[in-house]
Amino acid sequence: MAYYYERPSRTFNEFLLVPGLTTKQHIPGNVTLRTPVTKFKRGEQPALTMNVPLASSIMQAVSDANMAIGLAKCGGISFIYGSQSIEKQAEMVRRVKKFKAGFVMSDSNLKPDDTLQDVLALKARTGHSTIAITEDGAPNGKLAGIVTSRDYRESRTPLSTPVSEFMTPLPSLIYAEEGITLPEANDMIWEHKLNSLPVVDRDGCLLYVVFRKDYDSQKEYPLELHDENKQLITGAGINTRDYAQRVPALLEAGADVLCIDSSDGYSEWQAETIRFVKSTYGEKAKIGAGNVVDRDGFLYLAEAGADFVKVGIGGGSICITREQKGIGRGQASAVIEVAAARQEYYEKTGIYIPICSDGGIVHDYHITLALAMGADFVMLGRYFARFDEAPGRKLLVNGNFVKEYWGEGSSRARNWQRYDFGGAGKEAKLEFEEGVDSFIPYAGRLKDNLDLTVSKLKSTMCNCGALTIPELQEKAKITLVSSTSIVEGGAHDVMLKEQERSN
Ligand code: RVP
Repeated sequence: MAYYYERPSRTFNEFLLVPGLTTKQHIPGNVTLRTPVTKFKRGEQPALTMNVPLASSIMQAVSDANMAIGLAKCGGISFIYGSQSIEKQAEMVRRVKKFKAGFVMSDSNLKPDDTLQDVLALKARTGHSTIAITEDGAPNGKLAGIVTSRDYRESRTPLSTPVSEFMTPLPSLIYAEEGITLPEANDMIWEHKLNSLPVVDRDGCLLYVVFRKDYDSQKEYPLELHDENKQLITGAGINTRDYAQRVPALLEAGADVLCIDSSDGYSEWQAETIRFVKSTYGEKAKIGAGNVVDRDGFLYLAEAGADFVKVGIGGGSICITREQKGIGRGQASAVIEVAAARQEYYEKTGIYIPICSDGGIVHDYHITLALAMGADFVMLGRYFARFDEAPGRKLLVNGNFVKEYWGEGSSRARNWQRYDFGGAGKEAKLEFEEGVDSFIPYAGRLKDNLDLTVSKLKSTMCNCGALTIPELQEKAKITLVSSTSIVEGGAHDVMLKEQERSN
C-alpha cells in the first residue's frame, strides 16, 4: 500500500520566525554567516566553508565565470553550469581561478585592420570605451595597441579609418609585465596619469587590463572567498553520464567543489558517480549530490559518500516538474525532514553533512527561514539571474528592463542529462519540458543586492537572538501562518503610492 504523509507539504511562505531575546550583543556587526559546504567529523573543521550562505544555481542563465567571480568576491560560491561542452566549462573554471582582483580580462578587443565603425559598434554593445587591439582580435592575443574615446573624433574621423591609424600603438603605450602586483599597477596608473594599464606576458600577449576606475571597488570585498593560493573559490556542475571525462577536466582546471546536477538525485546513477570521484581522487575531491526531498533520499546519498546534499524538487521559479510529472514536495517540508535526517546521521556516525536548500526562494526572509530550518546554505537561480553579472541578455520590455531566465529543463537549455535517468544510450533526448523560458525584472549589480539581502538576514538573526547560523538553527522559533495572517503581513488597508515593490 502506498505511504501517505500525515502532514501537507509546506512552502516557506507558510512560515514566520518569532523573535527570541535580543541582547545588547545581538547587533548585525557581530553576526557571522560563515557556514560549512563540505562534510566534516565531529570536533574537526570542514575543508570548505563559505562566508555568506549563498550559492548560485547550476544553470546556463545563472552561473558562468562572470557570476562565479562576482559571487566569490562577495563570499558565496557559484556552481558553473554543466550543460555545455567539457572544454567550455573547464575554460570557465580556469577563468575564475586565474582571476586576480583588479586584473580584468579584456572583453572589448579588435584587430589593427578593423575600422572606426567596428570600434563604435563594440562600444555600443559593451558600453566600454577602452578597447584592446591585439593582432588576432582575441582577448589574449599579441598586444598591438589600445583605443580609447580620446583617440578619435566621431564627427571628423571617417568611419572606414583602420584602427591602426588612430590607436595608441605598443611602442608609445605604457604597459606592465606579468607578475606585477596590484599596488604596483595602481602606482603606475597614478604616476603616468593613465586610465588603464595593460598587462602582458613574456611573449607580449595581453593578459589583463587594470583600470583606474576600479581602484576604490577593489577595497569593497572583505568577505572574498579564496583557496590557500589566494585564488577565488568556484564550484562546477556535473552529470551522471560523462563524469569520467568531465570530472578530471574540471578538477584539472581548478574547480574546488563539484555538484551532481539532477532534478531527482535519489538514484543509483548518483551513487555510482560519487563512488567514481571518491575512488579516483580520494577525499580531497569534493562532491555534492541531489536533489532529494526526504530522509530516505538524504541517507542514500550520505551513505554513497556525498560531501553535501542538495534539497528541493519542483520549487524553482522556472520549474514545472510538479505540473508535468506530479513529483516534488513543498520546499519547507523537504528541508525540515532532510535536516532531521542529517541530525540523525550525525548522531549515529559523528559526520556532519551540510545541506543546501535549492530553489523556491522568493523573498529574502525565505533564506533566513531555510537556514533556521536546518539548511547550511541556499542555492538561488532567479535571485542571481536578475543581476548584471548573470549571462542572460538584458532587454527593454514594455518600458522595463528585464533579464532572460530559462530553466535547465526548458527546450532552450537542452539539458537532457539533468532529467533522464542515465540509462538511455547516446540518443537520449529531452522528451518533454520541465522548465520554462522567462523574463525577470532586472536588478542591477550583484554586490548592491547581496549587501541588502545579507543585512536583512543579519538583522533577523539578531531578532532571533542568534549570532551564527548554528545558533539560529538551535534557537529559532518558527510558526505556521494561516492564509489570513499572510494577508496581514503585507501592506493592507492602505492605498500604496508605489505599485512596484521589490523583494
Ligand atoms: P529559483 O531560485 O526558484 O529560480 O530555483 C532555481 C533552481 O531551480 C535551480 O537551482 C534548480 O534546482 C531548479 N531548476 C533549474 N532548472 C529547472 C527547470 O527547468 N525545471 N529547475
